[in-house]
Amino acid sequence: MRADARIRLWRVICAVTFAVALVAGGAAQNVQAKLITFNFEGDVTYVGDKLLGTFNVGDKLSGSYTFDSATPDIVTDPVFGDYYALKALNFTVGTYTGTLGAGTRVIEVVNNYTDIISTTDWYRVLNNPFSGPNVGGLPPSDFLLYLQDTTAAVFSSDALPITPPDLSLFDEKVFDVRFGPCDNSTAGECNLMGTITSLTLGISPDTILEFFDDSVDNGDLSGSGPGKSANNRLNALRNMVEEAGALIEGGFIAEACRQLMDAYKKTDGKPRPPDFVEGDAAPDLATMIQDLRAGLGCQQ
Ligand SMILES: [Ca+2]
Ligand SMILES: [Ca+2]
Repeated sequence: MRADARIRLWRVICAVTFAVALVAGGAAQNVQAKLITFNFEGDVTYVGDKLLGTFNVGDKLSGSYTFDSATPDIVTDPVFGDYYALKALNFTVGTYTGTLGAGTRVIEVVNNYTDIISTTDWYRVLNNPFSGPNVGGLPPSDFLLYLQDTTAAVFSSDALPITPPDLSLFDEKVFDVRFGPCDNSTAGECNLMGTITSLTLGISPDTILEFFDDSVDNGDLSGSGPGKSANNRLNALRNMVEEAGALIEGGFIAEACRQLMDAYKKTDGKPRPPDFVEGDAAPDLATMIQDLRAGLGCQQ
């Protein structure tokens, strides 16, 4: 049944990819892109033989992923919502770090999938292949986060959640990190699995921009510098955060990291380079920028 659904999905993907290409050449999309970040944590409960040493049972998983909330569902079936929305991914297990790789970057939301046994809701984040170092000679394959509710109560549609789904509502909450290819005789030895213990809202460029604008409105943040330069600098810093968002949208994570470091240095309270903003909110702004950088897996 699942295989049939997959085949149907891939047919739809091929058709929709063509349609999207047509649309992209024409009118701009109406829905404004908004970047949202979820942070996650987990505990490793299984490590395949070929990965032992690099990973161990009991290791902690932590990370985050960022997606564009305006990404359309490419499956017309109201049961399946498939959103090719992932813009950034960063996860750490022990000393290993993986990031968003090329290929499949999907968040799938399924509402009331029914087979002969049960009706189920699930939420799935998949990047295949993710990017990271080889382990035991095996290259990265799948990063999967999977939440399942066999009472089918958690979702009432296949819409993409913009706040983290409540983990307590799922009876299965797992992650699965695969390396390979692994042939059938050794399948299961090239992955690690565990339990997702936390899923929370993280910092995205849009979160920062909302905080920035609110702080300016209520007088907690203003430009720094003589005369008109103060306002210009205020706007310049806002533009830097906005541009970082555009870079993330475009998949230019390293460039976004550099841009955010430049922005951080202009609100970190240190004299060089001079800060572009001042006020009670400036230190919080600096912290948010650093949290965003951490979520993106920026170096330093
Ligand atoms: Ca759908
Ligand atoms: Ca449901």
